[in-house]
Amino acid sequence: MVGAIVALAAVAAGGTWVGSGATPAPQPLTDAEFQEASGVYFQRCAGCHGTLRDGATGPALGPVTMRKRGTQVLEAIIHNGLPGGMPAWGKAGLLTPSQINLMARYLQMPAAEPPQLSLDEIRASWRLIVPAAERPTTPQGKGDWRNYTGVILRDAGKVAILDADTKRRVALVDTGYAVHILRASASGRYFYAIGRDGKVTLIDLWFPTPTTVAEVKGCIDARSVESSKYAGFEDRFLIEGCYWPLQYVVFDGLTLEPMTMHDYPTATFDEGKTLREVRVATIVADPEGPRWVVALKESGYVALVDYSAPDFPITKMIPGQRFLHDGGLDHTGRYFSIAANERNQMVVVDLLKGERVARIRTGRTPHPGRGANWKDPKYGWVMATTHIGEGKLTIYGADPAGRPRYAWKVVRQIRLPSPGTLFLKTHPRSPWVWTDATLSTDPKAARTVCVYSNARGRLHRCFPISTYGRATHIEYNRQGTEVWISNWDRRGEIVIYNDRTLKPIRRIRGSWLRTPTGKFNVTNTARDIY
Ligand code: DHE
Repeated sequence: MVGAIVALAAVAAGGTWVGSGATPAPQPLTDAEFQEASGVYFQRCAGCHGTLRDGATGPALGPVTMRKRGTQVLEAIIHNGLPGGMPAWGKAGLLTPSQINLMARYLQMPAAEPPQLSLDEIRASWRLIVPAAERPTTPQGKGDWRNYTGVILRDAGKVAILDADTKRRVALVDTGYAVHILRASASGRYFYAIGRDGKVTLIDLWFPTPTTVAEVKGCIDARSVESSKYAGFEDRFLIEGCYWPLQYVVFDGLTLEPMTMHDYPTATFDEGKTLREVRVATIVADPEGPRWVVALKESGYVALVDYSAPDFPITKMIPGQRFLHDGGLDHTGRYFSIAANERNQMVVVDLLKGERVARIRTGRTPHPGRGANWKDPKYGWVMATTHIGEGKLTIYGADPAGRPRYAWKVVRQIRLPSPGTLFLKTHPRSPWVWTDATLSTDPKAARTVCVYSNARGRLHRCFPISTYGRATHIEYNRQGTEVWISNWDRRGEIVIYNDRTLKPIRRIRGSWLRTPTGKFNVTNTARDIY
């Protein structure tokens, strides 16, 4: 008991937990409680800790260790969060005290394995709502569809499409559960939305009001989709990577008709150890050829999937690092850079040669989103990452042709006021790099964004975007003159800044704007501008 009190005090004070020794057995869960807890775990916890609780961005939560922690300590951690990035679910009002108690007991039970999903079941979920031949042949909307911006309304399971010129909402579309990201087809005409429940929604932006034309569910749990973008393959295929089951699925890009489903090797790249859970993290379309670059999180491989070959096979497994999470392309499109959360590194892959060229130690739990590319006055082209585990912007050389001396080496480290950053973003026409601190346990820091000056090589200014909520994810308009930031809250806002003066120019609000998270401008997303 004393151990538990010490641990509780440490956690309440913002430290890591220190409990040990025997704790009372948890109160068993009824069937209904187990169902509810599985749902909460899937929605809130599985992404970081793994479906089978073997750990990834967050630590493993096996029943033996959890039993040692005991119900009280686990409740305190879930309520208060931890400085390394574990959200304060209770303090933030996202889980109730009874849900927290439920989760503390659930974690002490063995992990439940979700069912598989066969190609037949995927086919049965496919719904073609408007065949391609019945869709508009020219854009029918009033505004410039190339400047539409899709805004994820996470908890509503919807996507709002806004016109970045007029700032008007042009459509509100139903999507999958706890919808995660959007990706654009190569032409930009289509948005693909991916829900955490694996449901893909195909939205055609050429209708007078952007409309869902097809949907399908290729996974039980998913985070990423990407379209085929190489010349001759534009808008033709779509890949969905699953968090569960361990598979990727390829669809027709215009109809979402399922074409094939593949599993992949599950041995780790370094020790050859076979894992029970290897999930698909980031996917990007390779500008160097008809391939998707698919990050296999737990095994640490970057797989290349050939979409010019009949059955969409993996043609190469490039050893990267563990655990791969999020990343994007350099300004030439030749290099792919991805965070290996667990090892505090960024991994760089040369897509032309199909080999890893660098591992860069950056800081605690790097998390760049797709990252950012700009020209540094001293070091030439650079890329950068922010971190969940510490307040730091780490900038590394990314100009092997022009400045080989600095290529893939850390060239600047900029202190940020708080850990908990999820995203950074810039635009070729912007003088700044913007960062958020969404996961900060300090509420004021969580609604603060920072702006780094590319020309001066230093932090310019940090400021809160609102008096409540959490600032998350940054996106530019097509012209690169305005910046959109989400206030992730039930009373959500999109706060738009003039990117030259850094002055707010518009606050978009409305009862429909519930829990906005990611934002995806058609042109920037289709062309990988970041
Ligand atoms: Fe994401 C990108 C996974 C939590 C918003 N997120 C990604 C990618 C992955 C990923 C693998 C890269 C996709 C790609 O490029 O193909 N995200 C996960 C998780 O596993 C995690 C940590 C926990 C979970 O349970 O899902 C997680 N993500 C979140 C959030 O809590 C965010 C902030 C809001 C939400 O959806 O709940 C969130 N993730 C985003 C966004 C991107 C993203 C907006 C795309 C960034 C971009 O600019 O492209």
